[in-house]
Amino acid sequence: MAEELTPETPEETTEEQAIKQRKNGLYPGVSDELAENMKSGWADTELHGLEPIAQADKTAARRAALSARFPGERLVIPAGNLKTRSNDTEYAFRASTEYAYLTGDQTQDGVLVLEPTADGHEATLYLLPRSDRENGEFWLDGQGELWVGRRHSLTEAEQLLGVPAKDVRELAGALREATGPVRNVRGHDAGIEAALTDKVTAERDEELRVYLSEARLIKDSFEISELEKACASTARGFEDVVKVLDKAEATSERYIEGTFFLRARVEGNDIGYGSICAAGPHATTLHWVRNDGDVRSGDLLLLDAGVETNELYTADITRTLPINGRYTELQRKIYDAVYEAQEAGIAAVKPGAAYRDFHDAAQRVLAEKLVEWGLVEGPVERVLELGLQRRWTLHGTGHMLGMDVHDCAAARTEAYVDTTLAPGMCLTVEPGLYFQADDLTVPEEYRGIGVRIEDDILVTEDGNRNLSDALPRRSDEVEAWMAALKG
Ligand SMILES: [Mn+2]
Repeated sequence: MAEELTPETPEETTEEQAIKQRKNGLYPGVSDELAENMKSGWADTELHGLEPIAQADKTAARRAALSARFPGERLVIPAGNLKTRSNDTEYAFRASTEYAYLTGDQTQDGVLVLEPTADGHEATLYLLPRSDRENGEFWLDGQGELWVGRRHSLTEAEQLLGVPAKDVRELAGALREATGPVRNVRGHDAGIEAALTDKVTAERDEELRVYLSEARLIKDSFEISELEKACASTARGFEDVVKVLDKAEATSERYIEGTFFLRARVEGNDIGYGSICAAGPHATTLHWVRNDGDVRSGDLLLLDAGVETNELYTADITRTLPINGRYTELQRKIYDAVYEAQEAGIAAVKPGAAYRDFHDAAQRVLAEKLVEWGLVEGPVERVLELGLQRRWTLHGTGHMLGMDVHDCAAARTEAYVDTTLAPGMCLTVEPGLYFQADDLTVPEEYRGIGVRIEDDILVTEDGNRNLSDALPRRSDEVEAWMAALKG
């Protein structure tokens, strides 16, 4: 990539200074003639009559609900800023979930402000406008459109998002001047936080964060269609992986990671979380994301991955596949036990059921199997009471799913783990059994085997719907599916 032009005077501190420097021709190699030349000869590319984004009515309803919860208070929800990767390169930007949920926008440095009015709130989006041609910022500033690409004008953004838009460079100053109660979603935009530092409290800001987490517990129709898309793309990504297992065997787990990532980038925005591409004993490491190990025929591959859609909803699916296409007898025994546990868990997902029911149902099956296999002394009730099965099951059986893979994580206990399931909730059911390579309490042949099966389950009016059922789960069906894909 090309290097940016840098001013001779490095101690520029404000936007005003930077603009002045450009005007004064302080950039090396930029003659007054060139600066003048660059000002003109550009077509007007303003877009007119833009249709609102598909979820515009949904984001408006979400803002209305937020407004009703915090009457009379100014609410500040930032998208976040670029994060440095090294020197002058940055990580790919991903807008904050709260901001994208309320606006449908994903612009870096954007800030949504809900200004209290007599009968609710007035929403304003603060965005970076199109680059100025007159002062040269479009080609002399690192965030100029010549460097980073065209962005929407404020008028275009208003049409697309259905919210009035203003220049974000004026926001911090305005927030400093403003009076009255204010809350901010923390952790995304240090500049906005600095402007508000004397006006907010951690406790009140946390209440805003908690509200926005709990607001996402029930998915609307747009969100459900996004989760369906995410699951469909993820299923295709898993098929991609099965087709290249021979290439992974010749290289490493990285081939699997890269293959899935290609699908995520072509069909969606990104992967929703670091893909777990765990072959052989790596499957017993719950969050194995180094993905630098060997892929060997005869071992299992635990693939836990999800495509994040362009609107930032992610799937979270796990399949544990025999790398050569056939489970060994012991692998199948363990796999079928986890499958049975998952079936019990999925059956417990229905409106009115306690959130904890699906976990309990799955754990009971796993405990029964462990007792049956002689790995832990029964009776099963004693095992469950003491939690002894957890040596080999390790984690909870699922979590809410949405824009964040572990969605609604700031929700209060009474609104999440202690609540009852309701239509529109989407959660994962993902039991597993993991026998560590160095676990001396199990027979040697068990060691290094890890199995997890994970699906994305939507609570419906009369039960549930498995959004990820395009991928087979039963061991014999997994084998048939793999055989068909490998041809
Ligand atoms: Mn999960």
